[in-house]
Amino acid sequence: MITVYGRATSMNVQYVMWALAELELAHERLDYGGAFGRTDSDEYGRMNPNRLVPTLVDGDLTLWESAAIVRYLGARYGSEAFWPADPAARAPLDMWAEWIKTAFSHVLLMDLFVPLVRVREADRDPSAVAAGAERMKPLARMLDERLAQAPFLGGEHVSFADIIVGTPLYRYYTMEFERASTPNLDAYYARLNERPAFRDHVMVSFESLRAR
Ligand SMILES: N[C@@H](CCC(=O)N[C@@H](CS)C(=O)NCC(=O)O)C(=O)O
Repeated sequence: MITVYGRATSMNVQYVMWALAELELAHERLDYGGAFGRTDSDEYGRMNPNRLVPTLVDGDLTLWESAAIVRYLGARYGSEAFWPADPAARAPLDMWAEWIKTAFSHVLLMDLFVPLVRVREADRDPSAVAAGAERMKPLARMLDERLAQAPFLGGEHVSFADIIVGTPLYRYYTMEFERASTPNLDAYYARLNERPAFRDHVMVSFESLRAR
């Protein structure tokens, strides 16, 4: 049995939960972090010295860093489509996974999620949101162009890279800001919405995280 420590509202937990569900792996999730706390115990600190979520325990193995966990699950339990064995087939997918974490999601979280959700409505700065939206547009267009190639990043089937690229899209499409016109990205997001594992673990309301 795999155990995930982390609250369902955490985007970083959502990558892991979607991967587990997509791979149909038996698991349990325990509410840690955020309003649940529990990350400041010595026991948790021994598992994850960052005291952040998620942490995954699979038998004798304890892991933190959400994308590293998704890659581990893919490498250990994934099919060839989910985790291509050939490095030359896998690396171009991993490139997009790395890019979404470091470029796209960085702008999404710092320049849009923070000013739109983590700042109280009364203190909201519309010019900061507009500037964030402008920084988001070229990144969304870049992803849109890549997604013109096939239904999923690796072709016809979902891979580990779709988990890492697709997870932030729920917040991208749910927050209110001016988005670039991206028909391929819109269609990709619609395809992800058809997947029960995505709906169950990624389309989780972030209203409880809103500053009041
Ligand atoms: N790079 C880490 C970041 C982990 C992280 O920042 N987690 C946030 C939630 S998304 C966290 O633990 N925040 C404190 C908390 O929820 O108590 C990862 O991808 O796993």
